[in-house]
Amino acid sequence: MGEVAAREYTDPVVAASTGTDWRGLITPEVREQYRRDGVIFLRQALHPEWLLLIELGLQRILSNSAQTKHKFFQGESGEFIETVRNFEHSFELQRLMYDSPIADMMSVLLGSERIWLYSDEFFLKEGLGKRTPWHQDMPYWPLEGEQIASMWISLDPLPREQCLEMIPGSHRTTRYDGFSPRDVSVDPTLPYYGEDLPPLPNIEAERDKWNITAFDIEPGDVILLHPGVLHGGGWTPEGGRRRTITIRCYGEDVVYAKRPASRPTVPLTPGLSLQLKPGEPLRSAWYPQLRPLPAHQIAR
Ligand SMILES: O=C(O)CCC(=O)C(=O)O
Repeated sequence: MGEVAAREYTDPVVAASTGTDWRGLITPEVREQYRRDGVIFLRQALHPEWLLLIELGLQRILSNSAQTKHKFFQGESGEFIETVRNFEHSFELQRLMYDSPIADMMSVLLGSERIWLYSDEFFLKEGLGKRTPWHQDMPYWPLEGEQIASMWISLDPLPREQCLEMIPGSHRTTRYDGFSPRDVSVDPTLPYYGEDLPPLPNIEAERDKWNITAFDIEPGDVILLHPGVLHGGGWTPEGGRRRTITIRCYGEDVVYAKRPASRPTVPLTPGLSLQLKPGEPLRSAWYPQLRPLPAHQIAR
């Protein structure tokens, strides 16, 4: 297998809410598109108050020395910050996960009454910022299942070339090895695990061979993507600003799966492999339940 055949998939449904009421957005057509393409785009799905909460959470994370700030392309022009699993470090993000409609949207989209948080991740590009390399997320995560989605949210307006870029339908074709964060400026196809998965193709070098999808983004718009979809993040120019968070949730059919021991999973979850056997439902204190809302989170 190589490329996903160009134009094999239709353009993702663009659903637009009026007055940031998300309820009318996730129609049966949108759900079917997510199942088929692994990508949907919802315009004005999040109220500005939720974006403010994300912004406050980001500020807390950046000033918190206990939270590790990873640098992609460290020491090079265009380096940028990524921080993963910020939930425990920010009560703003905790409120966002429990109180905002994000978990409700996940529940309707995935068709799962129960929803858990897998992880959250900020990508912060201020000034000149390189592209986030093409990859799939599944090889790095210790799980399998259909009821899973990442919501990508930008705090800043972005033209489509700076947006998240995705290849619809690629979650249903080949699963590739990950890129190696340390060697990425040398060769994006160098393997991460180097075991049974084929190396990533150099998508950036052959962009016209791939069916790449992206959107012009306004704050409040969200993208939902399956973590098996090939995706990469747009660059920022001098003076540019691109503050994004990705929130990753899953439903009832997701089970624990082993990944090669040669590399840690993202994020790290020490002890998980001792608690769960492959194929068991992914239930662990690492992954808080968001829906139904736990009793201690209900305002009384
Ligand atoms: O926004 C980006 O630059 C990359 C995002 C990404 O890779 C992800 O959310 O999985």
